Amino acid sequence: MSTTKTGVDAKALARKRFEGVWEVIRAELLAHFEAQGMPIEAREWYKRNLDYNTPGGKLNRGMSVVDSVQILRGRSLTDDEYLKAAILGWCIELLQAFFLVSDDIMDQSVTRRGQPCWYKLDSVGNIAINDAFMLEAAIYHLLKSHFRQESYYVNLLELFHEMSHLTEMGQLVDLITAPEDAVDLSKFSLDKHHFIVIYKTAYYSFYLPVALAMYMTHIPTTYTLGSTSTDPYKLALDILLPLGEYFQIQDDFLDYSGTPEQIGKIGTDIIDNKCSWCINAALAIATPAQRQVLDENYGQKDAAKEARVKALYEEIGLPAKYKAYEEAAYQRIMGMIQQIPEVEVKPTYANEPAVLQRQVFKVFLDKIYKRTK
Ligand code: DMA
Ligand code: MG
Ligand code: MG
Ligand code: MG
Repeated sequence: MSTTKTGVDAKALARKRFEGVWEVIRAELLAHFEAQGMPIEAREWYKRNLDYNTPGGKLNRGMSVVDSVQILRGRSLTDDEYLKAAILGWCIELLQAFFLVSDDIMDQSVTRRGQPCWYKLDSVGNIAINDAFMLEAAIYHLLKSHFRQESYYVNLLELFHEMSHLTEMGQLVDLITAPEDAVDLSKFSLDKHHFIVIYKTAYYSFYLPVALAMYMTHIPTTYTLGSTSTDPYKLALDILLPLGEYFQIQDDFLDYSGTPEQIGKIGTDIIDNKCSWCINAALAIATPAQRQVLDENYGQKDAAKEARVKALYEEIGLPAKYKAYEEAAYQRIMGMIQQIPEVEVKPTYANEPAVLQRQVFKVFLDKIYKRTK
């Protein structure tokens, strides 16, 4: 009991400390607005955009930068190190905010994090498009003001640019695989799904936080572990992409099975004709009669048809199939983590390079295992 309580308290405290850095970041971004002579209405608008869309999520991505830096350093961080890691974490949260504001417009979603989607507010509408760009621009402003003098500054810039590009490529395939007016379930496949989720989710949600922590702790792009030369970034990517795929499959499953109270958003995948894990898993086991029900009801703006698809998902035992997938994914990814050479953990300081460790991945996997929101 008492350990659980301590664990919960430690988690809440860590979140509080991370959220405290958001105040600093927001003040800095608003000060820049003011220095540019932006009118008061614009300053207020920007503040509302930042606060409505950036904090308020699970903060898994952002806090993973801090957790990873701490694990890699093998010691608690100095105040300056903590601040830098947390700023990188908030840069991912800003990237996430930028993607979500746009994603909700494109997916025609209704709610997000338990409140109306930003573009859905009467006063916002299409201005949300520019607001999304401004959330993205904030990242590069912060990177410049806090990391310009660091040897790894260019690595950070390239990483944010590349991860954004890959995510946009994934969003493109996600969207064109789900045309509104031409439902054709034969176009879906688990291969297509795999491609979409690696690109639209795994790179920026899983590789990005860990790679940022690795650059910040001066991990070089090759080093010798035991007798073999290794690229630790490749090693990280090889585990984090499957981890991200698992996460997006959870997201797909929760879109159908989770209540809005639980997941903070109203699922739109069935109505939006999305190439989700659920429809692919259903297609794989549907009888011809069940397939016909799917053909007739999937991807249409009709709540009764959506309910029919959900009922069929239940009939064919999708929840059990998902549970089996989740167990297997967990075991498989844990197995991959065990392949990373075990290293002796010694604290490292300042510009001294850290060494990649299993714990970074274990902690990340445990954060999402069996998640329900
Ligand atoms: C998530 O796709 C990917 C990005 C880049 C936001 P999604 O539409 O399944 O996300 P959500 O279910 O949160 O709308
Ligand atoms: Mg969406
Ligand atoms: Mg989407
Ligand atoms: Mg989703």
